[in-house]
Amino acid sequence: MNDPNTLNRFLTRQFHARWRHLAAVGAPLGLALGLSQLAQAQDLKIMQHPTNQTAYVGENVIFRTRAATTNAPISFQWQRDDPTVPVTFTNIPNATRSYLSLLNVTLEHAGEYQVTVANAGGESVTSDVARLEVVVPPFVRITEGPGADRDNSYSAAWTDYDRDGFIDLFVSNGGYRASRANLLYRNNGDGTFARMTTDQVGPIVGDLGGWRGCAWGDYDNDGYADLFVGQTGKRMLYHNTGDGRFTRIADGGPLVTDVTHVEGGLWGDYDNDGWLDVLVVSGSAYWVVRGSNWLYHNE
Ligand SMILES: [Ca+2]
Ligand SMILES: [Ca+2]
Ligand SMILES: [Ca+2]
Repeated sequence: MNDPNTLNRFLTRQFHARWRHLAAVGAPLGLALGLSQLAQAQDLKIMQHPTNQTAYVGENVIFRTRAATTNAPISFQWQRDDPTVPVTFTNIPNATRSYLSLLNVTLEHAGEYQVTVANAGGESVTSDVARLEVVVPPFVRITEGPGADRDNSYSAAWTDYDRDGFIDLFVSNGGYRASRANLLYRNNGDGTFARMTTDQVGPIVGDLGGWRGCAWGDYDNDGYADLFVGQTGKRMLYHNTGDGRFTRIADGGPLVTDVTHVEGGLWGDYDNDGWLDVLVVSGSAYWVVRGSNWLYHNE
């Protein structure tokens, strides 16, 4: 041991032995401390993350989350991506519930959303990012004009009855409720319609009944569409006089005078003689005046 080399080897062995002892004791301790801290960090967990959604313009959207902790209460703060700063989320004012409700969404609502959840211990966790796609629907409901009127309507048919280049609309009203007048909407050419009056167009919008099926057809080939409309026990053929008005055709033969239930009608030149013929369908067999469908040839 008096040999310096022997003393150095001894001290080296002692150092390594103590280091191994410290490592053997300290590692589990450190691991235990680490796991303890990890366990605390994992006390707050997001159990349900918001998920990607797609919505049409005008729909309502709800993002939901759910979290668990032993250190309640849990608080929530929803955030969305800041379009002006990439990869940046900003708090949404007053969005502090477990769900985020977006009403009547517009294209501006499209983007990424997330929620930061915190517990009473000051721990916080941020959810997965959920993306909201907002798309324009293929059809948008028009809430004014013909799309908003209510009058027990049963059928409708388009035609440009005044040949001004803009398609017009006839709507039959009544059904089970008798004493309803039908509607004729003239297209104003600017996306709006005008409800025509009897003074403007004649009895086509004045005759009362429980009207059902209707169909446009130029039965006399004068270039102006005429109208067939029916109900239980009653039919009408209105002739388009070409000046924006319609008159009743009382001498239209059995197409007008037959007494049946009428659910609908359809014009078509089935024999290619150049004159429109018409099929009248009679609907349910529960009607008092029942029967088969009716096909009328234009003579
Ligand atoms: Ca028109
Ligand atoms: Ca005609
Ligand atoms: Ca024909």
